[in-house]
Amino acid sequence: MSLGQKSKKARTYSRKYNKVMIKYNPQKIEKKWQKEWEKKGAFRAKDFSKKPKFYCLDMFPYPSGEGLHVGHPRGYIATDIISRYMRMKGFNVLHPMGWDAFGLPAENYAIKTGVHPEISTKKNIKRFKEQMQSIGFSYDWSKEINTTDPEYYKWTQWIFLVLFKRGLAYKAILPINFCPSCKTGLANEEVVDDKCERCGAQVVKKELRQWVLKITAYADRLLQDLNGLDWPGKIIAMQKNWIGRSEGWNINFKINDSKLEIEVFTTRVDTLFGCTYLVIAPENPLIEQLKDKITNYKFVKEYIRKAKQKTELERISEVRDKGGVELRGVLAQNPANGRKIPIFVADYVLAYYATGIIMAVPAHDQRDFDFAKKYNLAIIEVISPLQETKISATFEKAYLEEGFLINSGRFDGMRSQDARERIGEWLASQNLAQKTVNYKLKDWVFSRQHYWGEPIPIVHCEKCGMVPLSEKDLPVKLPYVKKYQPTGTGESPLAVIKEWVNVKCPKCLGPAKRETDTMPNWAGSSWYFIRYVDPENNKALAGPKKMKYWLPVDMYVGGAEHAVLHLLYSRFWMKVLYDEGVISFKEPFLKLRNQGLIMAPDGQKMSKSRGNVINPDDIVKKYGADTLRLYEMFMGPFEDSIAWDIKGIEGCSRFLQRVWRLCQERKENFALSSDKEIQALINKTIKKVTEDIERLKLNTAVSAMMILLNGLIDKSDKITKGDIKNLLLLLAPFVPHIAEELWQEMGFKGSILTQEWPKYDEKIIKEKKINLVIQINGKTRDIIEVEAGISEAKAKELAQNSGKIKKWIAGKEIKRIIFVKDKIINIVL
Ligand code: ANZ
Ligand code: ZN
Repeated sequence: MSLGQKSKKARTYSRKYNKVMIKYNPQKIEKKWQKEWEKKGAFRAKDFSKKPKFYCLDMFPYPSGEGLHVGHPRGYIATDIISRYMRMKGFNVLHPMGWDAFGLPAENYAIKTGVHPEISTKKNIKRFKEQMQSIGFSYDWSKEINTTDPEYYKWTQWIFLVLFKRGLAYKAILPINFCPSCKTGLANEEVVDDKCERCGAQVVKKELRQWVLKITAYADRLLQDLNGLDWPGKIIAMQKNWIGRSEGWNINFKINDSKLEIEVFTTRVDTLFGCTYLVIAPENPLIEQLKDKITNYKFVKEYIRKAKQKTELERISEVRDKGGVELRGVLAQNPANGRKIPIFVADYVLAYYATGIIMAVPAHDQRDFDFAKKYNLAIIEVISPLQETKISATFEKAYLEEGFLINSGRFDGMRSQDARERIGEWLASQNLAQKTVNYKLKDWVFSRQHYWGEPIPIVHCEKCGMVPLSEKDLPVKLPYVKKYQPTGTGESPLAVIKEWVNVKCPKCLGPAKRETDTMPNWAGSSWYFIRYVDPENNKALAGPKKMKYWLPVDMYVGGAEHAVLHLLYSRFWMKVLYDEGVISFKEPFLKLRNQGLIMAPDGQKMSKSRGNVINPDDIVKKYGADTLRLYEMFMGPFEDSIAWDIKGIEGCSRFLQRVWRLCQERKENFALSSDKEIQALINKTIKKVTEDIERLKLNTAVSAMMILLNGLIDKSDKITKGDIKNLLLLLAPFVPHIAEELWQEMGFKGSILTQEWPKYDEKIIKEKKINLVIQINGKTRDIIEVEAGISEAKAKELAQNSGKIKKWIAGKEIKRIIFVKDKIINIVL
């Protein structure tokens, strides 16, 4: 019987040792150790220790009224395992936790119940913390932070002042996304498929005066610096797409009988000779300017009115049904060939990207092609896949690839890639074109018309305009209000608190008013990982020395849903703080990993409304925290979404009971000398678990430990105290309570937390080889070297492939095979 498989002995083991005196009682030992570790300050991070530092961070939660469900701890368990492992590896680990507590739910709760958000938030935090502590996370609670604590948001406001002084925070009237249900403006990143990310309501465009942060000024750096990061490829790709850098040319088209010019943005200037019309976005002010020339202006106006009512998604999807209206009476001129071309207004052109006007090349752009077909517009091929000039008679769709230029005057025959530069330069020399870079990224709409957020530390003075408060006036505390309801007037509920709003201008001491907009909940989370390193500092967001020692974050784990929200915003803030000289790193999170969701047993998303939520408290109560921890890692690959399965929990619980029994049984009668096979298995397992933790393959690490346990039980009379020691050390990061308890029980010294992570010996791991004798009809014909323990099927295959054997069996029928494991295979013909 090979090691690892669960043998009959292992199976009957549980029954046999049921009589053992001390029962595994997780409820008792877990609480005991949690208290003990907390008392000892076992997880305190030590500033400036000589050990190498390791900063292991979780995305901090919003402390909702519902408490944790079993999906939340998945990421926390993984970082806890890593943190405990890294401590055993000799690192000085910072592993903190805190609360991202501003936001709508607390406010909505206040509206419903009248309970002040501060009170409900405190209550929720208490509950979250108790739940987390019951799972035995090794957080350094002395570093706990809360974004709604004035001593915390003082520094959020301070960062806003930095942004303001650097010209990166400005107020502007913008057509922004507005959620009619949340009654607030939203950032682009908070709008998913035209819906509010929070409440799912259809978002509308609204012109509002808003605070905006100039994240676009950092577009290139946000893109460039992605290069050095160890992040999931998917998240990097999402950020790249979101930033959406696009290189091309702005080209001027003259309008006939007019001084006005039309500027378009194109990434395909090589196709200019094929441009047969222009298209303007409905919102473009140029249409208004051309009003007198447009003979069907009424018609145009009506089209624009309708287009504005559509959502952005409706406008860019289903191009085939898309229509537009020609601006009759005006023609533009293609600067390449002088051709007079019509101008359309159509809503497939986005008003707020690039110039909001396009040159249409129906032969080489599918949207333009569909549109041209619909309105019978000229389609001129200018890119050919073949070098010789040949125009296909008919074609059903646009040719989008690169190729050679045709119908393009003196550029004919040139490669399209080269023509992009040459045609651009040719136009530029006549002042008709300009090299341009565009970004999809928009500035970050930063104000919210809500109560439960950080007040923006600005005062509006009639004489001095916008005046930033000074650091000594911070924090601007949220005042108490009676009505939390968003007003829907474009002002936050703070606007009605006259005593708070009316202030003296800090500059001229004249009458002034406070800014009443608040910050979005992304503000506090954009820098919280800095505060953890020095949460009590009242002179700076954190002390420079501590920042230098601890930052940046080495390992960051959280949900992928933050790809272009939190993860982009905080990168932006860090670059600003770097430029300001506050911090010395450019990227906050060196390594990032995302956990998958835990679905309900029915495969659906867990939610209160579906009634399928599983509460970790119940699991901890019934099976213990160690079982919960083990199961959540064992259930499958960390990044995958997986359904909860109670059978898996029970399997993990049984595993821990078997660990417990093995230790209890061996305690008094360990073998004195070590067994070779056990040694090989232990070394193999140490290697596997070590590598798996490093790669966050925690599910296979757990199964390796299960195989180890089976192997040990099989040879239980041969295991030494050292073997048990290794087993416990490997288990310690995953199931710390039972590991610590058994560590003490077995009589090992000190706490298991302070032990060194076990090492393995590559030499011992190497698979053992044996000589397999191959016989034909009982006569030895060959001897081959194979891995110990190979199966009959595999041995037969190897035998048949041996050069010496082939000639004996060629054309003959094999009647029987006699196989003696690790010794002989006898082929009877
Ligand atoms: C002519 C052309 C010919 C184009 C061709 C493409 C293919 P990205 O990469 O997204 O920047 N475009 C420019 N501004 C637009 C707007 N406001 N709304 C909708 N479309 C717009 O794509 C740039 C291309 O998208 C531009 O290049 C333009 O169409 C279109 F064979 O110009 B192209
Ligand atoms: Zn003033």
